[in-house]
Amino acid sequence: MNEQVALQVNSEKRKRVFSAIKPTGNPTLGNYLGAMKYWPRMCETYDCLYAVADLHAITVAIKPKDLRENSKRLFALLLAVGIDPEKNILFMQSHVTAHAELGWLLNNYTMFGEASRMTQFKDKSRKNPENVNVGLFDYPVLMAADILLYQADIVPVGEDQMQHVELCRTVANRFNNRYSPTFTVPVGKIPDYGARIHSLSDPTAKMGKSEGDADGAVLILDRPEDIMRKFKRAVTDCDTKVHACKDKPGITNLLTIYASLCDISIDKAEREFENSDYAAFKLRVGEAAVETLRPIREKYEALRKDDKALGEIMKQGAEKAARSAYRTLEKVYKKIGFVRV
Ligand code: AQP
Repeated sequence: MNEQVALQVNSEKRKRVFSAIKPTGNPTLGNYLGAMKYWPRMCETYDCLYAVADLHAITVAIKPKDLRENSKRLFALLLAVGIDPEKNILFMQSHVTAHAELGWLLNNYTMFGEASRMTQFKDKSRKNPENVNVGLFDYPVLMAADILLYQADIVPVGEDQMQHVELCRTVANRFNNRYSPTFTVPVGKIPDYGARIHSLSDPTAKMGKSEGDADGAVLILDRPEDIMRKFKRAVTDCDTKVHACKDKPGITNLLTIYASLCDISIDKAEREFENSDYAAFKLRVGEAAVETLRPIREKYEALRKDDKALGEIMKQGAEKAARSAYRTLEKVYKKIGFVRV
C-alpha cells in the first residue's frame, strides 16, 4: 500500500464528531468549560463538524439585530477558542437548509410523549410562559437532524444536553429499524470536569447565557475586572474549608471551574487550597479564568475587525458541510418513498 492510499484508509476509519451551540446570548464560561474548550483538540483524532445553531436560537424571542450580532460573535468566538477551519468544518446551521428539511422528516418518527419529557422544554416553558411555541417543543428533533445529517459517531455536550442526544439515538434507531440502516447512532460525550457549571450567584442553577444572570454568569468576553468582581462576589457558605461536597454547592462549583480551567482533578484542586480561606481561593479562581479567557478575547477582537473575511469562512464551511448533509438527506427521502427525479 503506498503512503497516500494508507493515509486515505486511515482517514476513512476516523470517527466523526458533531456539536453545535446556539447564538442566544453572550457565551459563558459554562459554554466554554462544558463544550467549546474541548472542540479544537478533537480534530487530532476525529473528523469534526461544528455549527452555530442559529435555527435553534429563534425558539426564544430574539430581535433580528441580536440574532445577527450573536451569530457573528459566536462564529468568531469559535475561531478564537482555536477551531481551525482548515482542519474542521465550521458553519452556520441555517446556511445548510438540509437541517430544516431533515428536522421536518424526523418529526414523523418522534413520539409526542418522548418530546414532552424533555427537561429543557419544561424548564424553558416555565421560565417563559408567554412564549411556549412549537419550535421550543420541537428543538430536540431539529437537534437530532443536526447530528444525524452528518452520520456523527460522537456528540460532545454538557450534561444538560445529554437527554437530547438520547432522544436522537431513539429516533435514529426507530428509523433504521423501520427502513434499513441509514443513520449512525451517535453517543453523547460529556467532559470529566465542567460538564455542568453553575451560576456564581445561585450555585444550584445552571450558568446559562440567556438567563439575564448578570453577576452569576461569567462571559467569555468579559473584561478582566468584571471577571474578578464576579468571582469575588461568588456565593459560598458559612464554613471555611475549600472542599467539594453536595452541602457546599458554591465551593464545589468554584472547585469544578478551577479544576477544569487548569486541567487538573478536583482532588488536586482541593489539595492546592487546603490552607486557603475563601477570599484567597475565589481570587485565585478568578485569576485562572482571566488567564484562560484573555487570549481568547484578544483573538476574538482581532477577528471581528474583518466581518467580510468571517463571512468567507462561513461560506466555505457551509459548502463543505452541505456535501455531507445532502448525501444523507437524499438517502432519507428515498427510503421513505418520496419520488426523486
Ligand atoms: N452551565 C453549563 N455548564 C456546562 N456546559 C454547558 N453548556 C451550556 N451551559 C453549560 C453546554 O454548551 C453547549 C452549547 O449550549 P447551547 O447554547 O447550544 O445550549 P444550552 O445548553 O441551552 O446553553 P445555554 O448557555 O444555557 O443557553 P440558553 O441560556 O440560551 O439556553 C452545550 O453542549 C451545552 O451542554
